[in-house]
Amino acid sequence: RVLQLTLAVIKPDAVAHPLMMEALHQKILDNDFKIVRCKDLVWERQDSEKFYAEHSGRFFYQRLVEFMSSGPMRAYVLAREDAIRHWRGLMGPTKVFRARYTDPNSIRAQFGLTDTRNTTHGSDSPESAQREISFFFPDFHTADWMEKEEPLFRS
Ligand code: YYY
Ligand code: MG
Repeated sequence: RVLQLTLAVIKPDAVAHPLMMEALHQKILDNDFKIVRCKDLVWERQDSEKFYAEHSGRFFYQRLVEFMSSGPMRAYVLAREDAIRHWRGLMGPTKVFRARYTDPNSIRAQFGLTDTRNTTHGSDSPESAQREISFFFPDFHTADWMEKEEPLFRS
């Protein structure tokens, strides 16, 4: 079966805490994701605005944009069967306090601080994964990866 790709991001609140970074990195490995690409980066405010353009006008947009450009992040391209759904399942619900109630073992329940400082991002569909991977990794081309690298990842 062909592996699916997703974009996972460790947001500035979690990167600021070295033990959280370690725990999240380990969680990725423990859940059979292959790390296809990984990089640390800091966004300008305009990157943040562009990435979250679908939310412009929402009451949380300004605080979201400000937070996401407030410090370093770590972005991963991850490969796995059912990678998109699986990573979102590990993250848990967007809202930290709901997550603590409904999904106490999820990443956001365990590490999240607020609905904005919620530790991680994950793509929510194959289309958004494609867009988001290109946004973070402009030199990454899925078709090339499928041809040249994906077979090496299969066991
Ligand atoms: O995909 P996901 O991150 O789980 O949630 P979205 O509904 O796409 O919102 C994106 C992002 O916006 C969320 O991770 C934090 C922020 N946000 C917020 O700050 N306050 C809210 N009430 C809802 C979302
Ligand atoms: Mg989303």
